[in-house]
Order: sequence, then C-alpha cells, then structure tokens
Amino acid sequence: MAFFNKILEGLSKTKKNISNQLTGMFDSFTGANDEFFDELEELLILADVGVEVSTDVTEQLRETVKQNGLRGSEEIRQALANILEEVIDRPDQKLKTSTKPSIILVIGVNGVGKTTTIGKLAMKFTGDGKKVLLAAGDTFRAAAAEQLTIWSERANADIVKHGEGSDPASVIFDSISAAKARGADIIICDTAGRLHNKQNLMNELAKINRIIDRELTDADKEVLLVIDATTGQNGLIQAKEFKKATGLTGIVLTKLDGTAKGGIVFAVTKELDVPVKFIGVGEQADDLQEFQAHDFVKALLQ
Ligand SMILES: Nc1nc2c(ncn2[C@@H]2O[C@H](COP(=O)(O)OP(=O)(O)OP(=O)(O)O)[C@@H](O)[C@H]2O)c(=O)[nH]1
Ligand SMILES: [Mg+2]
Repeated sequence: MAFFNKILEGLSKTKKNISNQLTGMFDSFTGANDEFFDELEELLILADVGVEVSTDVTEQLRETVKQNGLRGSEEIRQALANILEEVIDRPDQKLKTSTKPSIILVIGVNGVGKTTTIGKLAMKFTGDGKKVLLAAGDTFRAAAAEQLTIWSERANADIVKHGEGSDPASVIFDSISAAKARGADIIICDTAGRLHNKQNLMNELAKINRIIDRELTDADKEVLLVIDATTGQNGLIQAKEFKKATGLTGIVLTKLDGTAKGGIVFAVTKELDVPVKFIGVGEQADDLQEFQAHDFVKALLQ
C-alpha cells in the first residue's frame, strides 16, 4: 500500500487535473453519448496523454461500451480504467539486475534528475544488502562528481571518479574493472546531460554503451532514460534521440509531483515502446517508486 499512498500524495497536482476532471465527468454523467466521448478525448489530450493514445483509448472505450451494453457511470469508469491500464502495463516493468555484476546506465538531458535518481536507486539497493558501485560518468560539469559522492556516502556505496573533463568512457571502463575486482553486485553509471553539442553527447553515450557491451557481455544491463514529467511532450522528442543512440530498456519519469499532467506516462510507454520502470514523486530518497500500472490508474481514477 505504500506505493499507492505515495503515488496519491505525489500525484496530488496530477489528480487535480485529470482525476478531478474525470471524476467530474462521471459525476455529471448523463449517458455514453458523443458528447461524453468527445469530452473524454479532449480531457486526455490536455493531460499530456498524447493525441494518438487519447484517440485510441476513447475509441476502445466506445467499442467496449457498445459491445457489452454498458450503461452505468461506474461500469464505464471501470472499463476506462482497464483500457488505460492495458496501455501502460508491460511484462518488462521490473528492473533486471540478477547477474553479478549487473549494470544500469542512466541517461537524459541536463536537469531531469539523473543523479538524484541514481542516489535514490543506490539507497534502495544497499538497503537490500547489495554492494553498489557508482560510476561518475558526468565529467563535463564541475560539481557532478561531488553531487554523486554525497549520494554514495549517504547510500554507503563505492564510487569511481576521474577529474573534470576526463573521458567518461574511461570512467565507465574503470568502474567495471573495479566492480569485478571488488565483487560489486550493481554498477550504476551517471552521465552528462549536456556536452558542447548534442551530437557529441549522443556519440559519447553510444561509446559508453559499446564499452559496457564489450566488458560485460553476459551481464544484465539496463539503460534507463530519465524524463522530467513537467516538460510534457518535449520530453518525448528528446527521448526518441536517446533511444536512437543507445537503445533503452526503461524510463524513469521524474517530478510527477510537480505536474498537473501525469498523462505523459501513457504517451511515453506507447510512443517509445519502452516501459516506465520508476516514477519520481519528490526529492527525498524514498520518493522514487517502482512503477505499478494498476495502482497508478487506480490513483488517477480515484
Ligand atoms: N520535485 C522533484 N524534484 C526532483 C525529482 N527528481 C529530481 N528532482 C530535482 O531535480 C533537480 C535536478 O536533479 P539532478 O539529479 O541534479 O539532475 P541531473 O539530470 O543529474 O542534471 P545534470 O547533472 O545537470 O544533467 C534537483 O534539484 C533534484 O532534487 C522528483 O521526482 N521530484
Ligand atoms: Mg547529474
């Protein structure tokens, strides 16, 4: 239940938007007519669900209502919940970290919450008794390694860092060697969100990715793209570029506590064809939650 309550709390802004409007819609429900479906579609689009997904969901609901002869607002609301859940429920939602070591590469544009997410993840893993090694792969920004060092101390994790301006790929290489030598369970790699230009960044990430594949061929590898939920559809455009450079295994959607448009969860899953694995609903260590489709939809529609 912790997840559910935390989501409810973290999503209070989102709830004010989608949830209250949906509730309002169902409260003043007079029948599943065109007006009802148009209003629903518009509401979903405004909540960042994305045009395509909003249209799809509305069409599916229309079909379900027709086929099953649904009439009451409660049964229609439940049908909508099922459809929404299906959009974001994926079998690959859980992080794969069973090999020793396994590796998590964390990428995304600057300021989205990569380093904070890494700190939170590190605390989760060390809390579970795992030996964690953090790789300070953001060598571009002066304070980046420092920020990661603070998290490493808090989480009781090892850290490998080089000087500012050094080659990030060599930090990752050294981190992998150190993890093997020290018997670490999980390596979590921080990366820069910004270099001199975007192509540089994409090339750098592709290089890091190749080193990981070469040095840890059989290891479980996660490439997590961090997206700031408050940037809405812009986040999606960035995501497509990152996906091209490295391939992605999952999304971490941060700052859901700061947006009234939680619908981005649906757009991200569908348009990138990648599961949301974690959501961030605040700045504290326990504000990173494993994503659970059922509870998320339940929280939205409550
Ligand atoms: N409200 C809220 N703030 C968050 C969340 N996740 C991260 N932040 C804040 O976002 C800011 C940026 O976080 P960082 O972790 O430094 O972001 P980054 O992606 O590493 O940034 P660069 O290193 O500059 O690329 C910090 O002030 C974090 O505390 C979240 O889920 N909710
Ligand atoms: Mg950072």
